[in-house]
Amino acid sequence: AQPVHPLDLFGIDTLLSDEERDIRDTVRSMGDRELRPHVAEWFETGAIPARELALSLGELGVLGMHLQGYGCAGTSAVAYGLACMELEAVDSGLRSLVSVQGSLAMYAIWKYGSEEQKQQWLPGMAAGRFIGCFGLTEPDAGSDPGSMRTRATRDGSDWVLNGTKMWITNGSVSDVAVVWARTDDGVRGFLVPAGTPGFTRNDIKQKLSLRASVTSELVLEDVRLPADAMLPQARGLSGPLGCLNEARFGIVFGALGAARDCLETAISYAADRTVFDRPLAGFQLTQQKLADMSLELGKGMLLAVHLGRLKDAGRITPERISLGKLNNVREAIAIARECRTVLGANGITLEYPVLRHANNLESVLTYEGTSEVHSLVIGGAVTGIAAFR
Ligand code: TGC
Ligand code: FAD
Repeated sequence: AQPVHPLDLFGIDTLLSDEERDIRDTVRSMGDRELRPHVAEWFETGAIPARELALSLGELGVLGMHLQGYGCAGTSAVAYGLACMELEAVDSGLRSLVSVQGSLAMYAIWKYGSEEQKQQWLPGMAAGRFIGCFGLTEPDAGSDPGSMRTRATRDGSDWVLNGTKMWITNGSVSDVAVVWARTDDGVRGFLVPAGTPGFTRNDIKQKLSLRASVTSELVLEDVRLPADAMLPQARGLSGPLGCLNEARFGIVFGALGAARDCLETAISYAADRTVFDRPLAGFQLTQQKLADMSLELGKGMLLAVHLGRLKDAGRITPERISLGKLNNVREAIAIARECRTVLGANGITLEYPVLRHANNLESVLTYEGTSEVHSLVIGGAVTGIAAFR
């Protein structure tokens, strides 16, 4: 019999195709070689080389990898999830860069854009030559995007946009922003190129989480756009929410990457660390921690692969994505915090990844729908009663 791998007690590998394993291993080795050696410094300084990273990730083929055509690979949903997992095993900020580019900005254009918009933006975004961002959240409208204030009004055939978007990943480094705004015809999406007069971006500083990621405010003051800047196929809130389904799916896998990296670190640390004249790993309390975390990691992977297979079969629903996002992010942050205890004082430094991951996961718990929002989506599905309004 094959020896059981400590990080895959469930044998999840046996559920994956050769191609999926290959993609996962390729992303993992690129991450270990090119990203991991720098990530603690990026986190500490709060600065990432976003342009270089986008080009490297484009070369790796992960930007919009689950989309068909326009320079995108058209992989399975599971393969995309596994790539998210390997990137987030390095840092949630890197997975965020890829999620926002591929699942939010590119997906919005791919799903709702005109043929001209797709040709103009998608091949360059897949290659990492153009960076995109996705502006839905506002200073006073996060969980309830339906209360957004950003407005687009018509002036002749032009559109004029006014408003502020907040907490926008990739905001200040983007070449194009997908901005959602209220119109007389409901919520519509607009492509706002960087450099458009009246469009400014300000970075959010002093973050204690997701420091290896750019997070910005977008300010739109009488931003004039031509008629063809609007995404023709998105009408109403279901437009942006349709994009969120894609990004949330990536997080179902991604968060477990951060958890796995913490667990791997804790297992190795506990084996090396001597306490009371014995390896820390030999104590029953430690083994219980490691066993429980392995169990939750494996259960989360089973859920992720199951949801991925449903997505590939066209049978995923928003409620199912909520189950995955709620469970896997909640368990990932619990694992990261528990691993921090195993490392004792060493756990609080950037020499080890565990508290960096735990801090990042605070953002992951909040963005793409908070735990409370996903609980209420599930509650609505169970009871038939919508609790939001
Ligand atoms: P509600 O009245 O339920 O629905 C309005 C319209 O939207 C449709 N809909 C969906 N469509 C597609 N996918 C979904 N998941 C959908 N959920 C709802 C719905 O059918 C309806 O369509 P129609 O045609 O009848 O108009 O909407 P509500 O206003 O009550 O709000 C529901 C709620 C709270 C679940 C939703 O607004 C929500 O998900 N809030 C959380 C917001 C959020 O997640 N924001 C994320 C911003 S982006 C981000 O965080 C990027 S982080 C960076 C990274 O990913 O790394
Ligand atoms: P609020 O909506 O004000 O919620 C505050 C608290 O109230 C939360 O605990 C929430 O769960 C709770 N709450 C809300 N409604 C209810 C209810 N009905 N019942 C009980 N509790 C409730 N947005 C984008 O558009 N694009 C991006 O690229 C992007 N990137 C981000 C990057 C980072 C690092 C972060 C932190 C956020 C990002 N966001 C982005 C914003 C993110 O999506 C929002 O922060 C999130 O949707 C929550 O909104 P909020 O922060 O305004 O919190």
